[in-house]
Amino acid sequence: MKLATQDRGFFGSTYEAKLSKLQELGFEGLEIDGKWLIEKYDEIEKAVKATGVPISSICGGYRGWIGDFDQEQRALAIQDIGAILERSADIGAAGVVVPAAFGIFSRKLPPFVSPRPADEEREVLLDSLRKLNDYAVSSGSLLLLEPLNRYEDHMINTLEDASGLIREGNFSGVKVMADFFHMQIEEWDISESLRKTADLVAHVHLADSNRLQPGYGHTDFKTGFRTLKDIGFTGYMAVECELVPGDGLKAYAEMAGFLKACMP
Ligand code: LER
Ligand code: MN
Repeated sequence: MKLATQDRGFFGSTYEAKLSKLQELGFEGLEIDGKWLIEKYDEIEKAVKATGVPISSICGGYRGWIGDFDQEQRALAIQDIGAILERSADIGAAGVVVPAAFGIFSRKLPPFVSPRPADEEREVLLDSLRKLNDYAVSSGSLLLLEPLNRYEDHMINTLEDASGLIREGNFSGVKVMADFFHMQIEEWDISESLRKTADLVAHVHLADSNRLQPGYGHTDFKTGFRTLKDIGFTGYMAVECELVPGDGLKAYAEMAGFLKACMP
């Protein structure tokens, strides 16, 4: 398993500076926004070659959602993610992180009932995934399907929700993205869920139980990492968290030390 991180302003203003800085801090890859990947592809490609530090993964940077209520927005999401998948393959990233949706509806908040019936929600997701699976397979990249907690999304909350859709559609270009922050809220037992999804877990997001940097909440990363190793996970775990107040570089150095100490 390899440590990656999402971007921070204090890593530097050019991609070469960012990649060098994160390596110096103990990280092995950068997770970037899909819009930046497309718009700044040449600079990013040069920076990867110059530093030898890879783009681990892509997250966000497209219009709409694959489970959008609005058909036009859903079509835009498929079109944009398709283009990002192509570039993701070109740059050698693990894939493109995509949730069903973010912040369009929660069954746990008023009005509690989704405007779309449950069986239709599933059909919509299967349709989007089928189209994106074709893009992923033909480009040689992967769609990394991310379950979010119940307050951020109402369609895919657990690893089993994601793996169920992937298995039903037999989508070889779609894998599961396991985020420790969301798993801490939604899974009965994180290790048990990881074991049940062993064949599909291809990427990980790291944040503590309160979304703070690992080490400042109550998530048991040692047990989680042990399980990831046991199931043969060798991919990237990308930091996606808030930092404790103060010097960001200091927080990063401390976080790298904490995470490495949790690894088996
Ligand atoms: C949002 O909470 C999140 O975890 C992101 O990775 C969304 O893709
Ligand atoms: Mn995440």
